[in-house]
Amino acid sequence: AREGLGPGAVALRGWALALVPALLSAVDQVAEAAPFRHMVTPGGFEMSVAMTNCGAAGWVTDRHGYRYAADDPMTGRPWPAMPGVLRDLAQAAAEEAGYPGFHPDACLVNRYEPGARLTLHQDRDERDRGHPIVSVSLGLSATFQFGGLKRTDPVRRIPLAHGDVVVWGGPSRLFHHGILPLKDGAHPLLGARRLNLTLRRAL
Ligand code: MD5
Ligand code: FE
Repeated sequence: AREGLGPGAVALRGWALALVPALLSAVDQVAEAAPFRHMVTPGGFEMSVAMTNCGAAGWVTDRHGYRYAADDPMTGRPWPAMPGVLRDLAQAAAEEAGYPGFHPDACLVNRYEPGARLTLHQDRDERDRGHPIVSVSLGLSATFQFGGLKRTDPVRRIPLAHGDVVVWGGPSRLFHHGILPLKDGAHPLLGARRLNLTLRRAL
């Protein structure tokens, strides 16, 4: 069932549930080659969300800025290849949401522990922002903040639960958004954690 969240943004609730075991083993495999780490922002703050990447390009931040890089700065090696289950899920979800022909080349994996948050921001480091972003939520539920094009636009709160897939395209692709501090809890499969996978066309 498609649920419109905003212009061009579509939630597919529970859409990834049948794939959870395969997704979790894909994330484990990625994290073995490219461990989760807390990156530092250009302002010098360590992010509360731990991150890793897979695919031809990975999102990184450091004192110099935000960018996509072919190599993991922590290992000096290319990011691990994108597991087929991620690529196929993203392509199918994008198509279901009305964006056929989506071929992601980057997957950012965000890991939230209680208290971790993502402050309001826009995703604008991708070369062509005409492509949608597909996001998959696993583990503890989080409160998503969904604003508008302007930083001062009103913000709605939307819950994102285990197995939910959201496709962010059209005007919503550039809307401000964030994740409120994760509340403590215990998910049967993931414990006190939330994972979010964002599949992107970065290059
Ligand atoms: C998360 N991650 O739950 C979110 C899900 C990130 C990030 O925000 O940058 O890693 S992706 C939500 C998203 C992506 C692109 C556009 C919009 C939302 N939007 O227009 O609201 O860890
Ligand atoms: Fe974002």
